[in-house]
Amino acid sequence: MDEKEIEELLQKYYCKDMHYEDGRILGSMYTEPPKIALKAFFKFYQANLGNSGLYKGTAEMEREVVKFLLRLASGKENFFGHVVSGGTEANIIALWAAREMGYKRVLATKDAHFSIRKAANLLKLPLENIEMKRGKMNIEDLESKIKENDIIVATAGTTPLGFIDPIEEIGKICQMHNCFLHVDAAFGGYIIPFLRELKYTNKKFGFDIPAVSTITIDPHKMGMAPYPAGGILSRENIFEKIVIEAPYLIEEKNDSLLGTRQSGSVAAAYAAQLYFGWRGYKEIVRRCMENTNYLVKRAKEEKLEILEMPEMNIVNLKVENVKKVKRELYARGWAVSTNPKYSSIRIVVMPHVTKEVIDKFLDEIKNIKKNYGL
Ligand code: 0PR
Repeated sequence: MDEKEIEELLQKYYCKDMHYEDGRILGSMYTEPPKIALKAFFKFYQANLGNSGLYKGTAEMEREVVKFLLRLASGKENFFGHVVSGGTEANIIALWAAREMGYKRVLATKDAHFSIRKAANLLKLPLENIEMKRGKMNIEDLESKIKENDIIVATAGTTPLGFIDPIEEIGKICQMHNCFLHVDAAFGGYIIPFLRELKYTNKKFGFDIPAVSTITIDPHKMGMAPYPAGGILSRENIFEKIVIEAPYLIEEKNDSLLGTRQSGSVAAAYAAQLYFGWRGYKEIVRRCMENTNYLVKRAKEEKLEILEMPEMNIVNLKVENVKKVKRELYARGWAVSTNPKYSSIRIVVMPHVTKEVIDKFLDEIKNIKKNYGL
């Protein structure tokens, strides 16, 4: 085929996909990255940190991204980290290293991301459920179940509700029992530091809590980077626990989960962080929270019930027939996600979810309610 024909064919499929810039994807933790990040992605598409000796420039950029992630996580510059393919890989690496260090069992709530269940399953680590109290880890239940050498997974920005587990209290309990504390801040890592500066919260989630061993923070969520770009950080060098010899590579070792690593996204994450900087990310969070508050206010005016007051830019609207509403919205071109156990539809107020989008969306819900009496 000639290029023109191929382009036409690609366009046909492109039109079938949904795109962030259309503003109708309301259940995703991603958004449209800045153009300079996409430029960086394609400039470095060959880079493969699976053989980092060939890509010294990209490896230096990875260190710059990790430095920024450490700043978000209140870590020191000499802490360790990698840019990986996403939160799933980051969570697997943390639990894998912990297992290699002799920790034996995972404790997490049901609202921990499903990648924790995947990791426990792959690693053949038993997984015990910790009860929740209003969407957060219940400290009393943790205290009654915790044993020496457990791995505790706390979440800073839960997938369903955007809640922050009581990590400082969890940390104290972990220290008393000699446990490994992993914090999944895949989503919240680029939000909570700015929520603190904007006086929305005073909560900590990072290495300023002494018990925290490892943290997941994903540039491809609120870091505005194109995927695949997750981040795994650690206080001690956990990577030497999972390192494997690979004598045929330039560096002669591999200390990650994947072999070949698409690393154009490392350059892209670096470009995004240069483009926004600390101030730019703070402004993004400020705007997302302003729109979150707008959604809550407008939903209340429309007599829609908010499940719990949001702690960050995730809003849950309680509806009776969740499946039906999701289906009806999808048929009208809207993609929301749902929390069936909370009987709610979940809106992640990413930068593409503007006030105009929110108004249009609530009009749509009103129509659906009128037509179907939901
Ligand atoms: N940890 C947390 C707290 C998460 O919310 C997620 C993903 C992960 C880890 C795993 O990260 P990766 O997906 O990068 O491996 N949470 C998103 C969610 O479930 C994933 C997502 C994003 C799903 C966009 C759908 C979608 O359209 O909402």
